[in-house]
Amino acid sequence: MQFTTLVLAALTSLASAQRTWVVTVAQNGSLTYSPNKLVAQPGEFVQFQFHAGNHTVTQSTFDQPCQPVSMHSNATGFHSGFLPAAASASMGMIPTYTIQINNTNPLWLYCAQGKHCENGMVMVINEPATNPNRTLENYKAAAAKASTLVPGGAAGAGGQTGSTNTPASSSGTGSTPTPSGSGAGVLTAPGTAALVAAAGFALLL
Ligand SMILES: *[C@@H]1O[C@H](CO)[C@@H](O)[C@H](O)[C@H]1NC(C)=O
Ligand SMILES: *[C@@H]1O[C@H](CO)[C@@H](O)[C@H](O)[C@H]1NC(C)=O
Ligand SMILES: *[C@@H]1O[C@H](CO)[C@@H](O)[C@H](O)[C@H]1NC(C)=O
Ligand SMILES: *[C@@H]1O[C@H](CO)[C@@H](O)[C@H](O)[C@H]1NC(C)=O
Ligand SMILES: *[C@@H]1O[C@H](CO)[C@@H](O)[C@H](O)[C@H]1NC(C)=O
Ligand SMILES: [Cu+2]
Repeated sequence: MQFTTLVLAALTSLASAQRTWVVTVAQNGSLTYSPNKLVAQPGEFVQFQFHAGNHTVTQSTFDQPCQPVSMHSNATGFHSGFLPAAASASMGMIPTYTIQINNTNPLWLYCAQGKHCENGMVMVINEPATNPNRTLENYKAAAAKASTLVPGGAAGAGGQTGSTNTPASSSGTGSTPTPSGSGAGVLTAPGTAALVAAAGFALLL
């Protein structure tokens, strides 16, 4: 009975689900976001899946790479907090952090761990077409000369943390519908995440 309710709830949320883009973080232990350039429309979601190590996804400005956006503008920006993968991996889960795209403004992102940003662990969502200097390549080059700062604010701010089941195949970067809501720091119950992910994969077929 309870299970049926859960399935219905999952299917209902699917019907209205916006597209979710998946970005893998540190896949194969690499210091990368993959893909590192993404175009996403307002209303869509981007889910970061933390495969290895202990990384973050944190927003900066273009001009001050490796530093929280809140230091250089009135925007709060978002910061996943440090999401170590090992503890979840032992349960067959991957920690996730999901943001919703509100507009087409560029989002310049970096990892706030150690010198990962200086070493090129950066990406952009909606790279601007209007300014030929504001490219991922130039952001990365500036990051190489920057010093990484960790935001002081709450971890998980601006998005939703959770977990998803480990994809069965190495190509399993399917799109996972994300529940709406802004509860930072929510760890989705493994059963729920598996159910939602399974339904999401089915939808892709
Ligand atoms: C991880 O390794 C797999 C298999 O070699 C490869 O297909 C994939 O592109 C790699 N991912 C990254 C982010 O390097
Ligand atoms: C992850 O990195 C942060 C920042 O360096 C550190 O405080 C935290 O203890 C690390 N967590 C694990 C499980 O290694
Ligand atoms: C932040 O907002 C204040 C008041 O609206 C403004 O004076 C200031 O220039 C803004 N700072 C930045 C960095 O945008
Ligand atoms: C791009 O950078 C070059 C060299 O710094 C500068 O001369 C030019 O004005 C910049 N263009 C734009 C559109 O900002
Ligand atoms: C989009 O707006 C919501 C609600 O104001 C906010 O919590 C979220 O951080 C915003 N997303 C981005 C990518 O800034
Ligand atoms: Cu990192």
